[in-house]
Amino acid sequence: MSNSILLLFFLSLFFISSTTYSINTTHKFFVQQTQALLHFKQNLTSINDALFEYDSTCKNWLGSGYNPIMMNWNTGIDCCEWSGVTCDPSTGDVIGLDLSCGMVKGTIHPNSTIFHLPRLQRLNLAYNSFTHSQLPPAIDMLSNSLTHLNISSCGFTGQVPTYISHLHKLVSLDLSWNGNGKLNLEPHVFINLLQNLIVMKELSLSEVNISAVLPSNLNISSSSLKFLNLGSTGLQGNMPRSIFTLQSLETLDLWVNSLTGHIPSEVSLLPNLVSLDLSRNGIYLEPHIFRSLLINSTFLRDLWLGEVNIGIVLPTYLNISSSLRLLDLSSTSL
Ligand SMILES: *[C@@H]1O[C@H](CO)[C@@H](O)[C@H](O)[C@H]1NC(C)=O
Ligand SMILES: *[C@@H]1O[C@H](CO)[C@@H](O)[C@H](O)[C@H]1NC(C)=O
Ligand SMILES: *[C@@H]1O[C@H](CO)[C@@H](O)[C@H](O)[C@H]1NC(C)=O
Ligand SMILES: *[C@@H]1O[C@H](CO)[C@@H](O)[C@H](O)[C@H]1NC(C)=O
Ligand SMILES: *[C@@H]1O[C@H](CO)[C@@H](O)[C@H](O)[C@H]1NC(C)=O
Ligand SMILES: *[C@@H]1O[C@H](CO)[C@@H](O)[C@H](O)[C@H]1NC(C)=O
Ligand SMILES: *[C@@H]1O[C@H](CO)[C@@H](O)[C@H](O)[C@H]1NC(C)=O
Ligand SMILES: CC(=O)N[C@H]1CO[C@H](CO)[C@@H](O)[C@@H]1O
Repeated sequence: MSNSILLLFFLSLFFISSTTYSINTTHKFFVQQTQALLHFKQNLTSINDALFEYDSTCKNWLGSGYNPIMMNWNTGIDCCEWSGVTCDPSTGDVIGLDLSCGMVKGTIHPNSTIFHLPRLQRLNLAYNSFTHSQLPPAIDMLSNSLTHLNISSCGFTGQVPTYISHLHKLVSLDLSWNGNGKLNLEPHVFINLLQNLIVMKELSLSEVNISAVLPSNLNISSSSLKFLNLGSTGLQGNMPRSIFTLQSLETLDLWVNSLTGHIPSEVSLLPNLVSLDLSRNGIYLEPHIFRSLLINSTFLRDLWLGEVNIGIVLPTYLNISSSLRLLDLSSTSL
């Protein structure tokens, strides 16, 4: 073999290997994403709708034609085409996973590869049966990407990992309605959540067991918080003023807790308040604040005050803002 032929041979080898290498990086990345999703699917099954506990809720939302979501999750198809998976069109990264009402049943492994999707922004597992699964600490692998996390009504139990308060990009967090208060959020983690997650707009924790005595100087950093649901979370202690100074608040739910003390007058100055539920707490609403709420809250639509102490005799004529649609005064001490 002459030298030039040998050189050509090596040159072409070089080109083949370098081309192979560059294809491989991209290809390897897609394989990793697909493997991560398939591995996550491995121990999960689809439930027959008759046995699916959220069947009627999901039918109400999606009509009777909703399907087991993972049916087309197989290697023959690009994972970006799978139901519930959203990819960034320019990079091919998986950025969204929405399995809500997906008729999925099974346990999420503590080392689940679901968190090996480094660009994942939105994860919604709501309305599935991950009974007795725990939210894995590995969730913090997504701290630089995750903006929306929703595990409402999934049967999660155990401790919410401390790392939840490291997800500093979270705009929306929904941990509500998991197994009748068997999902626990330690008080200091809850307080860190409120203090650290500064871009949060929606926080829904109904039925999460927090069982905290709230400090009077509770620090809520997110000034953009619009939706705050802390119903039935075992909160105790005096109502912290800071909750009532969040100027963006539209919905505030504090129902069925053991909160005490007076509702701060700031409540009637919340400019965007649409719905307020303070029912079934040991709290006191001063008559002038009650009247101010009724007259001055421009957008207030629903006001739930069941079992709240108001302590006035209702006048025969009550001036009420025209926006009000629902006023619950059941068992109030009027
Ligand atoms: C599936 O479950 C088995 C035991 O039930 C466990 O050993 C395995 O690691 C699980 N795999 C995944 C991907 O969760
Ligand atoms: C998860 O992975 C870590 C490190 O790879 C390992 O030490 C641990 O035992 C794993 N946990 C389970 C439940 O498999
Ligand atoms: C969580 O997902 C469920 C089902 O898609 C939805 O109804 C709920 O509004 C979501 N929560 C938030 C805070 O967006
Ligand atoms: C809720 O949390 C408190 C304090 O951590 C604990 O004593 C109680 O047993 C928990 N309740 C449930 C239903 O797990
Ligand atoms: C509240 O939390 C923010 C963000 O962590 C911090 O900058 C601020 O100093 C805290 N304020 C109080 C009164 O602790
Ligand atoms: C409503 O707001 C106005 C202006 O802030 C105030 O003067 C008035 O007293 C308030 N009404 C009630 C019933 O508190
Ligand atoms: C009811 O409240 C509105 C708005 O504050 C006010 O303009 C009106 O005069 C009040 N009517 C009565 C009868 O007090
Ligand atoms: C970096 C690079 O060359 N990527 C290529 C990998 O292979 C795919 C096709 O499989 C090409 O579209 C990429 O341009």
